[in-house]
Amino acid sequence: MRGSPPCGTAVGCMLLLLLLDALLLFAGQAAGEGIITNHVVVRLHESAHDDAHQLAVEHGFQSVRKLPFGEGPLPLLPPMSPRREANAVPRKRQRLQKDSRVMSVLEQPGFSRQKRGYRDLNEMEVNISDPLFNKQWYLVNTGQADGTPGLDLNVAEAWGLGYTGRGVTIAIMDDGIDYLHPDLASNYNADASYDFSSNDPYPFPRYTDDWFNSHGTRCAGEVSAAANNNICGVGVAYNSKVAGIRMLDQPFMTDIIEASSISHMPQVIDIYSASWGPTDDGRTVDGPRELTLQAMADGVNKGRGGKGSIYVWASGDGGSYDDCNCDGYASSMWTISINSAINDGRTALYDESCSSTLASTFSNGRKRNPEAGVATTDLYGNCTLRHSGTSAAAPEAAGVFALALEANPDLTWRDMQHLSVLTSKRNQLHDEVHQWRRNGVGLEFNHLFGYGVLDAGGMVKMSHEWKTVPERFHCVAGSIQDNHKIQSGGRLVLTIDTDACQGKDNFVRYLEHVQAVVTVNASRRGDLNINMTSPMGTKSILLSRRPRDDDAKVGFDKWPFMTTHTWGEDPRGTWVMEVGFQGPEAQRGVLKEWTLMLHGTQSAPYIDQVVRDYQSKLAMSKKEELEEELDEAVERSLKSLLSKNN
Ligand SMILES: *[C@@H]1O[C@H](CO)[C@@H](O)[C@H](O)[C@H]1NC(C)=O
Ligand SMILES: *[C@@H]1O[C@H](CO)[C@@H](O)[C@H](O)[C@H]1NC(C)=O
Ligand SMILES: *[C@@H]1O[C@H](CO)[C@@H](O)[C@H](O)[C@H]1NC(C)=O
Ligand SMILES: *[C@@H]1O[C@H](CO)[C@@H](O)[C@H](O)[C@H]1NC(C)=O
Ligand SMILES: [Ca+2]
Ligand SMILES: [Ca+2]
Repeated sequence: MRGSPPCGTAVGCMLLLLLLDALLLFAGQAAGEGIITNHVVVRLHESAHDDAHQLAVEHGFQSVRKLPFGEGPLPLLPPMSPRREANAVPRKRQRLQKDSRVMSVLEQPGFSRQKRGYRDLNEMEVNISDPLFNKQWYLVNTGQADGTPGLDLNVAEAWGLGYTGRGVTIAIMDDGIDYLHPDLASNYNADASYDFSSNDPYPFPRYTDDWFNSHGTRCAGEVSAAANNNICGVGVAYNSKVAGIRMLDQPFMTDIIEASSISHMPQVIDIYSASWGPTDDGRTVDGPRELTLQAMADGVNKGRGGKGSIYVWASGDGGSYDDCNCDGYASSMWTISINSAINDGRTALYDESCSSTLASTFSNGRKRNPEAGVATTDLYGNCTLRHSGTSAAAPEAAGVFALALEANPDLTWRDMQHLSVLTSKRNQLHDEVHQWRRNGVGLEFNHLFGYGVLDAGGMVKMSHEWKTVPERFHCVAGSIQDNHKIQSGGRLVLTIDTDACQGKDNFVRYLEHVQAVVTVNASRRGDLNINMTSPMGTKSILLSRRPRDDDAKVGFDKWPFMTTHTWGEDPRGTWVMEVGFQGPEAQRGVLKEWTLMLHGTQSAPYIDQVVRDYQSKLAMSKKEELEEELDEAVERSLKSLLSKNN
């Protein structure tokens, strides 16, 4: 199960050290298992904390870094002379293990993380010296590139109210940022930037002939490209600061690179944008490892002076063959997972659907029109019209959140999620596969788009008046832990009756996230599908068929499937899980565990603002206007929450 380990039992209170050897070593198999890297993480006994550097030196490591999560500051100590034997790291690890100052040594095997949306087919680069603003249909959609007018992020309204991201720093965790780009240089926050791929403070991208490392620079422009400088277009939050965290440009990812990136300067960086994750091949089930989970938990609990770091995640580019609930970064409660619509409101072909996606922004797809892509900054000081994938969608969301944070710097990481749920719009989005539905408190959602497309204007207006949501509680609603057979043609139906911990301190009355922790095996994992229905009748598709996943061995092991679709609902009553197979051949499987975890508040969120809004507006006896003004979904959900609370 995922969560932050309590102090004392795991990494919580120990000093963590990253020891770096001079060169990356690849001794592993091609599949990515057992790849040896030059990262060694050690936990030291408390008495040895001051000896960190000495220890590293004695064991012949090149440099040492104290990790910022858990405890301790982050000094980067000077490098020692490099060692180059292929088996140096394993030998050193053994020696470290025997050192009495060392509590334990953590393996850091290499694994694969892929940036979303990289298309190596001939991306046409456009060299335009004029402002690209009128090509940025995702900012203001007037029907450019055969798009649907009005289908955009509604940033014009937010800008009109004076919000442009001033005072907010967004970090792009990616393959670097060309911070010399004339449209980025003035908004670049060098102090908050770092290069974890090559361990220095300069996250400049490594230029290659195929423009492979243009990803981060393109994402940065969407957030923070400067306005009115006659270069390229503008970022969503064009007066915000952008930091570069270079962490994708090394042969293999390690837990420690991810954890270090996610926990980099959490008191300075407000929003972290990630457009990468496990391979989108439709057969991978993977997520953050131990240290990264701890870093994220630390981020939401301690970042931004305790208001919580905002992690924005691209939901993935695996298309209909993948399910983003199998991506533990996108499906984490601590990230805001963002999907994409194209400029006429359709889904993009690479979009993955899943119940953990919170909302959507815009990207390219389907259309051949070269101007239907995302216009932003590019390498060589150039601009592009062709940024793509959910990669392009996540930074747009980060930009919108920056506008919201400027409107109200007190917003917590959960406020941001509530605001996204309440103000995102169906607009003219249409999904040919999944219907739009309303949950038990009237909030409209879609299995692919989440609660709809972010609305910057709506978001800053609501943020401005926002009161922080009440305290969050966690309730284990029930757990089934015996074996249940699943057969093709049949359907396993299980139920959990719960009072949602009523009468206890951790009673959850108004839902935020719900997790179904599932252990299941199957003769073909990809043919499994799992649905869960809440007591208020909202069905979440926790897992859809993944035709390319032919795993017959691993299955899902305590995998936390997450749904946002029951947001605001009363969780008390009977939850139903249905498990079955879809696919051409007969399959067998065994469900071994279903643990239902509820997260949310005891007291009603929004009540204060609803009451105030209603009172002030009713006082002006403009009831009709009020009905129009309040976003449909907000109104419905708020009214219903209000009436239920009375
Ligand atoms: C790009 O624009 C500049 C300035 O307008 C021009 O000098 C240059 O030739 C252009 N390059 C290409 C590849 O079109
Ligand atoms: C980038 O722009 C410069 C001029 O600003 C131009 O000379 C160059 O060809 C462009 N590069 C590419 C790859 O388009
Ligand atoms: C699933 O687990 C059951 C019970 O442990 C076992 O009997 C069965 O062989 C497993 N099936 C697969 C496909 O791994
Ligand atoms: C889950 O829901 C989907 C979509 O409504 C449906 O096609 C599928 O048959 C359901 N699966 C199970 C096991 O009930
Ligand atoms: Ca510009
Ligand atoms: Ca995926």
